[in-house]
Amino acid sequence: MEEYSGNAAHEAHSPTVQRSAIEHEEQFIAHNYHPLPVVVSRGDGAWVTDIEGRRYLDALSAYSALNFGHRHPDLVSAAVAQLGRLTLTSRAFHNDQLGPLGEELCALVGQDMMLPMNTGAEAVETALKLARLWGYRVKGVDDDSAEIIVAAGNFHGRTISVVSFSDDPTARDGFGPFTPGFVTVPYGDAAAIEAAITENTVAVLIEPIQGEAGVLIPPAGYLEDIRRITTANDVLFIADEVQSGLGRTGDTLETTRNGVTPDLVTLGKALGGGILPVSAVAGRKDVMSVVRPGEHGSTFGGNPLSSAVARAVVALLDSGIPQANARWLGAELHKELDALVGHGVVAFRQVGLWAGIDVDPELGTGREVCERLLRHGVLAKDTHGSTIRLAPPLTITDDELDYMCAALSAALTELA
Ligand code: IF1
Repeated sequence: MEEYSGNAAHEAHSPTVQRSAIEHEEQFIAHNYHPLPVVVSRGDGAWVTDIEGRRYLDALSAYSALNFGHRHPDLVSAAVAQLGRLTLTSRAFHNDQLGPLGEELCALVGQDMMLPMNTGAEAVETALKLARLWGYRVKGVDDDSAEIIVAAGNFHGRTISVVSFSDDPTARDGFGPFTPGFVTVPYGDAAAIEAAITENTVAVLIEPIQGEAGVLIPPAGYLEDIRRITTANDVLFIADEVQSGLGRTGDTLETTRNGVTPDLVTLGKALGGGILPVSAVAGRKDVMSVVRPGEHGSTFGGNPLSSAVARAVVALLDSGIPQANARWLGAELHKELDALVGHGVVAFRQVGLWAGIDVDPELGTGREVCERLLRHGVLAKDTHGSTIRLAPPLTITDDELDYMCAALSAALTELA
């Protein structure tokens, strides 16, 4: 276990070896990201190692896809075992992993049926298509008139329909013309949702906590109010738990933690254990039953290798241990971040092992803080402006949490 030595152990980061590897990638790979200057070659638990042997604590967890850490042994062994049996059939045939995953995942999240996909954006697109189908075939909304209410500041993926209802110019500008049928209301305001409902409204799509917006936690009662309002108006409540779900906030789902069951829930990221892209829409039987054979699909959706890994993920969550760890260490994280307020931290939002931290803009941008953190052996990602997010694996230990917070404190002190 790394003891935090307090010094910037990674001072000479991205020397020539890393620099040439980075330039090599930049020559052939589109520049749709601006990665930190580190080239990772190994991952173990909460730690990654770069190509020169430097170790970093991973405080991003691939945006919460690595909730169980790098190469969790249970997940790797499930993947290796399935690799020795069957990897892919397409859903033109059945396979022996998908049915069990369906039963086990639906039991975990309190839903009746699920539709397997691969990425979060595909799960969101699938939920939108199911909601429109339900609107036309069950609710009786006029064809091509369905409306779906979304929140300002949302992030639900990168497809053209999904960015059509984004209000982030970086995610949206230049990709028009856009998909119609979406109505935007302020996040956190349930009355605004109620006021936006018309006879054509088929669903409300909401992140229980807005990740990319900076880990924005809505007012208490918001999710319950949405549940009440959507039930009263025969409108589907779709919760996008791709990032907030599967243990991150200290419960199985953030809606679970709020005592709310949505009509559809989108899952992704950690559902694949950080090994494979696995996503799904889980929901009420009468909604999930509207889609007929041939109307929706995916080559890899529900493949036996992904299903075997996802079943091992569900088994980890069935134990309740990742959720309990996120709750327990979340309380510790809150204390440590609280101590930094006024010492480089202006404000923060935290629930479970997920925090959005607003750094004093005088000290620098979120990117600059993350570049400094890198030199202190922690990898994190800024969101916007001077906000950074911390989302380490839920499997971290007390000591690893202390290491992460000590590195943040040291980075802020240096920037001051
Ligand atoms: C990027 C952050 C962004 C998501 C929610 C669906 C998806 C995501 C709530 C789509 C994906 C990722 C995408 C990645 C950065 C990251 C992200 F919020 F997590 F930080 F962008 F906002 N619903 N979020 O958070 O899932 O198709 O990516 O599997 O695109 O840069 P995906």
